[in-house]
Amino acid sequence: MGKNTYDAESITVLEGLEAVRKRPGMYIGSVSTRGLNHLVYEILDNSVDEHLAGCCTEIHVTLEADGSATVSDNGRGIPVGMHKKGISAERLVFTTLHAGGKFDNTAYKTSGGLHGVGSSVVNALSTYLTVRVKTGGFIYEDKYERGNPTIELEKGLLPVIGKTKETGTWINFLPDDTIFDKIRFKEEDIKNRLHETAYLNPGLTIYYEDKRKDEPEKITFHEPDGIVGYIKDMNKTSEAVHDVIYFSGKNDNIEIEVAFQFINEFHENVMGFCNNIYTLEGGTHITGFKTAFTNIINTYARELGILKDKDQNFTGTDVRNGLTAVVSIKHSDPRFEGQTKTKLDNQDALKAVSKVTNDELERYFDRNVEILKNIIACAEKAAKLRKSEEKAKTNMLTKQKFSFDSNGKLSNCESKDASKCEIFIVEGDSAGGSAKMARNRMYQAILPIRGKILNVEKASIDKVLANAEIKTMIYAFGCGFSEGYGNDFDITKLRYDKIIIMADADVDGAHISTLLLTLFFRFMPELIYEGHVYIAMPPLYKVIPSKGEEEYLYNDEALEKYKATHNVSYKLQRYKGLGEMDPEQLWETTLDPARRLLKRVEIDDAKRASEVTELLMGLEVPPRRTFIYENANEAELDV
Ligand code: TSJ
Repeated sequence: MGKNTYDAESITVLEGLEAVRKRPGMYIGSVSTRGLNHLVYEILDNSVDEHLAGCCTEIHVTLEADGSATVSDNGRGIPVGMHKKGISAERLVFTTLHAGGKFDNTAYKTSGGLHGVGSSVVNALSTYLTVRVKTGGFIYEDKYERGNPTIELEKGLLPVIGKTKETGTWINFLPDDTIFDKIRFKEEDIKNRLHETAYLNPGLTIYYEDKRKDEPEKITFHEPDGIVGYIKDMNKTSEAVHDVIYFSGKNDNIEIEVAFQFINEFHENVMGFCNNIYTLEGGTHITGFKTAFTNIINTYARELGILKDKDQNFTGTDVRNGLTAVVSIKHSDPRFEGQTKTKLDNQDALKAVSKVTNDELERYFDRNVEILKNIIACAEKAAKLRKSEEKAKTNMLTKQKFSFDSNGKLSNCESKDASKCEIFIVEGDSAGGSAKMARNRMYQAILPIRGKILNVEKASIDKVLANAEIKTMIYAFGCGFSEGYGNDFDITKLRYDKIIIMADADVDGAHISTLLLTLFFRFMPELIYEGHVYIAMPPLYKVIPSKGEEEYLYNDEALEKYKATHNVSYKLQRYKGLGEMDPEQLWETTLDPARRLLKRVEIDDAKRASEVTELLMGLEVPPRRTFIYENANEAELDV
């Protein structure tokens, strides 16, 4: 379909907005910070669509000082003309669920947020939302409060507030604090999303500004090298085996773009996108790519005599050893399934991606045999390691299975009712000791962890499994573990409903949490998907006032608030570590389910931990501090 087939008439009207305010979670996933950020992405996606239609080159995203967000672009402007129902098309976009070109078969369908719900949902969940459209020589304006228009239209048309020669759309909205837990946008996530969008759309420039800060932060995201630049940046601190390889193609009306590079490390990172949406759970496009890749490497390995007749083929995991890849496709009718609706389900994408991958890789490897040989060498290394690990694993499983209880480190709880049991993974022996005394021994198990556990990103699997603390943990959980070479993980066997990481609120504590999350993310991701992993948030301060009640304060914000609301002299005790608390204090502040503060770990946190592990290991202290500082302020009450 051409650019001009869309007009005010191609918007289909489905239902009203009350449903959205009643059940926001159904439309944006959750009312946590993640759902809040999705509001920005929903709006942003419209501008990206305009870019994909060939009509927009610049997008501005501003986090305003008053807590609202502004997104604007230099596209054609939302159509403001009269719709056949008698009101401006713009009104329908913002007041009707599913109104918009995306859901209409006659118009283009490209990007679309988490559930592709669109701008009316954002409107319904905003205290106020203002729209300005520049088109046809004029600037038009429309305004809403909690989804309801506040301007009366004359003959169904929007008021003109000025003249201009430019075109574009400008939206400013403030999320509704009666709907969301908190309404502070999380800048790290938004910046990541904008950067990702810039990599996927090399012709686009995104200007980000955070005006909430005393010194506004400004970043321009422009990645003219596209996904090739993405791979380069992801691998910039690693030893590359070859330059980034890129190919693209079209099959069955599906556009496919792939960039990849092997590095000298023992892990893979294959990321999929469909219509600019990150597919966390993978899907048919990823399967198509992996299948073709495995076949082609095995075929060449035999042709080159690297695999002999008697040798078994390399496994998929072997051939992806050290691979970083981005597979980005454009599909006219994407369907998503899976727990978080981030798994592409279209079968035609599997065929199309594997066909293009096959054809293009064959063409490339025929001309670059040296690179091909280096890539096959990565698979050989993996296969060798795999065989030794398979041995190590059988040995370990038979030797260790029954010595677990004599290990002595785990103080297990008495109850066998997994739904009521919790395990605390506690950093340090002294805190571990206090926790053992303080706990509710019926339902709370304590596992002290000493020093830094192995960095699982760098260590090979047999080393990870040989680590005493990790072994104890795997056996304590009771569900085995999964890795590339066979999935032994069984979440139904999990012995604890909550796995709670308890570490000091300092750099080392954050490091340990990051490593544990990396371990769970890589080997037991279901624990996180199903919401079993938590981080304990011990208090930072105890205030002892000259008169009145003592209080524990969990962050600096709470301290500021205390200072502002209490006009008495007080003693301030700062906890440097869990070890400073006696068992009773530890119980009151961190263990007691009625009073403690827990943060549930979401898959994004774990994924980022895994990415950051590399950064934390590779770099000196300053960047570490920044990361930990920026992530130390997100906590939610455990209910
Ligand atoms: F989310 C939103 F609707 F509020 C929104 C839409 C927010 C932002 C920041 C931008 C946009 C938007 C919509 N930018 N550009 C457009 N373009 C259209 O809606 C449009 C304009 C003209 C035509 C045409 O065929 O003439 C088609 C479309 C889809």
